[in-house]
Amino acid sequence: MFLLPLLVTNLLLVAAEIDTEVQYCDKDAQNCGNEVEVVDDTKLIFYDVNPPEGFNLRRDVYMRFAVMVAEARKKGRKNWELVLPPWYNLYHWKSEKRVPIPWNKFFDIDSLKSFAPVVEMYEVFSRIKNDVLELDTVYVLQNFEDSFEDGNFVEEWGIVGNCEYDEGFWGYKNITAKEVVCVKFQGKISKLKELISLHPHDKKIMFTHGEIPLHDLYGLKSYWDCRKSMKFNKKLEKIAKKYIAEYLDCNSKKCKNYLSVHWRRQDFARSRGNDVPSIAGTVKQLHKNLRRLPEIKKVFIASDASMSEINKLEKDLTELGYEIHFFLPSLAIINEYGDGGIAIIDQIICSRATYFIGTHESTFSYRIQEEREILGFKSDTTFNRLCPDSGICIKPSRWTIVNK
Ligand SMILES: Nc1nc2c(ncn2[C@@H]2O[C@H](COP(=O)(O)OP(=O)(O)O)[C@@H](O)[C@H]2O)c(=O)[nH]1
Ligand SMILES: [Mg+2]
Repeated sequence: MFLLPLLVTNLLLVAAEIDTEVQYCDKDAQNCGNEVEVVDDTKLIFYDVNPPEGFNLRRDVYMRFAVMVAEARKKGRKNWELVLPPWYNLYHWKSEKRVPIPWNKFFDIDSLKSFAPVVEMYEVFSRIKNDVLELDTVYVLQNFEDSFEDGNFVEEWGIVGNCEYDEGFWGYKNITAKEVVCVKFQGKISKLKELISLHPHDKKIMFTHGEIPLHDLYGLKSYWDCRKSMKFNKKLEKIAKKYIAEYLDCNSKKCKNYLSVHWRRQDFARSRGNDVPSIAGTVKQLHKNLRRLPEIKKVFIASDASMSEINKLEKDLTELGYEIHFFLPSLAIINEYGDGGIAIIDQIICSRATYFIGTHESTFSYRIQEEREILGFKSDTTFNRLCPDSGICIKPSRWTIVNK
């Protein structure tokens, strides 16, 4: 009785969602991925990440999957493609409208494709004939209760059995799965190939909790080749470049005249008091660093802090004689790129400073450090952190670039 109206509502929702993507793509054609012809033997690998995880850990999870699929291609699996999971309902992106956002909003898809065969979700929809996308198998990855056996980390996986999956498919109501299987998993991502080979005829396979499998080779050449291909959308680059030229008086990708800080607050300030400083502690540390760089008077601060915290920090640093800058987006930029785009602009501006100071264990800061490695800054100017007001302050690990 209730089925028909429910189905119609869902289909309408679906049409609206797909339309949004396609319109965006039309408007901004240069950023769209190329439409790919329907190829029947394509094996599509979908993945998703633990819902509370933020943008920058998700970028790292992308790299694990992209490296796996690129390697599989090299080994003859020419029909494998990685589906880019839309950005949907991210915890930190409070002002975002609840629609799935394609990757071309933030990244240069042609550049991603230069490393791995990736495809946007809206392209997948454009390939299928009906309105419902049916996945063959969804593997719900789960951690083992105890990762260590007799003190050793062993790579292993084991099927738990059929199970429920209720975390959704990026807001799409028209994605279903023929089979959902729960799997305990620990180890490197290439081990997922063993799961994939269980059902060789599957054409659409999804892994949830993609953060559980680890990089095969963290920080080595394949990691950096993939990382280099993760270029931002050119329009975001342009906005950052214009800001740097206008407010920070620099027209190069490697500026010499400003220092940048990633001042992570919010959940970090609330629950990581042993890692992050107070406002007064931040002022003290920045002043100390800047005294060693007498030629630098300009400071760019990227932050998720509240306006009152930002105002206080700015006031105290200005009183010490520094010129403080924050990126304040126009309404047009907020509407077009949202919190995700603004965060990327902040990252680009930080990455081009002569000296960078980040927040301990923030993946937002890690991605800036990588960008600076790619740009060729000296590591001393990159792997620096804000220390807590008291207690130990471990130096950041130096994940330096590997080109060969
Ligand atoms: N614009 C802006 N947003 C930030 C900044 N720091 C954190 N955020 C927001 O908070 C999120 C932090 O989550 P995540 O990417 O997981 O990084 P992490 O939690 O610091 O490891 C980012 O994706 C941004 O949305 C910042 O300096 N500028
Ligand atoms: Mg996070």
